[in-house]
Amino acid sequence: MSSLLRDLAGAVGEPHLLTDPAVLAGYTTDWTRRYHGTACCVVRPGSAAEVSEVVRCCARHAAALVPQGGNTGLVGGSVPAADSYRGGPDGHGGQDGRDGGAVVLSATRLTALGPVDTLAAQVTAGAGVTIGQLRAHAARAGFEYGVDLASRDSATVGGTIATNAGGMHGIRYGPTRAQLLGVAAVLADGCVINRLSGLPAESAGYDLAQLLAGSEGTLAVITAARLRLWPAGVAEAAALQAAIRAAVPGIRAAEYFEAAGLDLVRKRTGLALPLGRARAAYLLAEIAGTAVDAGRLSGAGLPPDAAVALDRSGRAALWAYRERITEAISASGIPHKMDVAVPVARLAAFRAELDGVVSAVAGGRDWPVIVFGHIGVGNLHVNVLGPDPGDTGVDEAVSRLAAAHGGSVSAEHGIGRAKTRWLGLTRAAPEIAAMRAIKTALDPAGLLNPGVLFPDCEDPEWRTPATAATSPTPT
Ligand code: 2HG
Ligand code: ZN
Repeated sequence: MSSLLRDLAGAVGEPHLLTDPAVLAGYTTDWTRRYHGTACCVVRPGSAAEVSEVVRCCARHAAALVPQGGNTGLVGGSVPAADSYRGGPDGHGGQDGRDGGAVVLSATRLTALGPVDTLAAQVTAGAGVTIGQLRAHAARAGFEYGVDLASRDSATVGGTIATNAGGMHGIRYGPTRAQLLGVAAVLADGCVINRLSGLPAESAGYDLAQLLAGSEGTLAVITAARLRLWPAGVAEAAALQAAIRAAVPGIRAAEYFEAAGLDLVRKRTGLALPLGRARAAYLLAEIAGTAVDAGRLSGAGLPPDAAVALDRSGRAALWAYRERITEAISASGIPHKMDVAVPVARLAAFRAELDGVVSAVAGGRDWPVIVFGHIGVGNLHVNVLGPDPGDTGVDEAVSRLAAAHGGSVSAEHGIGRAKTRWLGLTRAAPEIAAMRAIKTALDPAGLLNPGVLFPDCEDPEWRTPATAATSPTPT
């Protein structure tokens, strides 16, 4: 083993130093199979400190270093050159790779993925996290990463920054550069840069993260990035319905549903996808108007692939996706239904926290959460499948979440028997007392629908929220 390989093994550990030519072939040939080169080895560091060690080894041995993500670039930028390496900016300053080619630094083990910061709408991702993993992680928190590519399950955060990949949503969110708020990277001398704070306001010198976007591995090795996220689904749908309302006066319905509900409907009915490809969330708007209104609608920023129905049967076909959700949920089990109202401005924050709140109650069990509803009035129908019918844990947790966002535990279904215990989350104690006085005045013997609407004074549990209640703070 050469001294370079020995040093590299010391830096990353022997199992992560690959020298078998059959294995190397996958790292030295790019996705097109047009570009291939020679490498003396592949190293797979597991941390920024190990990357730094690798870079220092290469610098000491004057060995070329080729950073590699998913190796899905199509112009030979992620594989070493076919001829032996000549270092230096003019290609003449270095010496041949003594072990027969460059060192390929694979980011596959740099896969740390931080929690989604739902307030800042940001996340920190390791350079080796794939775009598919990042998108799924963001989606679980109700957000979307602005870059998506057909190669999402191979292309990585580091590689897409290095190439400033645009992807299929570039028209809406801009290229990778526009998602980039900071980086951690290792410079050619092994020094580590760490700018992952994601400060939205900062003006203290050069923006090195932006310099590295599109630098193709020629300036530094990216180890992690702080990335901007976009509120997915509910926030976008709320903004779109507001834009439609502003553009045309005749909007009659603005209905929101998500992939989970649509999937259940499609499974039950065999209906095709409403749009060309699956989306995380859908807005169904019904608008009464004239051809002039239809012209105005183009100013509302409808997505290019929006489905439009102009006749009765076309409209019914679109409504079926929304109207059959309740039936499709019931066919899958006995749902826990939380019909909550949240101020429209808080919908995204509520939605972003919802899955976490349900998972905390589920404690590792897989409880599907199906969200849909009347988005224009901030009314979401949260349906959870899985908990026992008698278990009220998830009902309480979601009700509390709605209240914490200044919302109501019931938007249109009432309190019934299901929610009497949580009335106090929405109505303050003096309000409940006034309502009781009205009830007693009109039904002194309590004959009418006993047990509905009012918390049972004998039930010790209802007191907890009721006595704690103040009027929800609208924010
Ligand atoms: C609807 O909007 C109904 O379709 C039912 O209010 C809601 O099933 C539900 O949770
Ligand atoms: Zn409804």
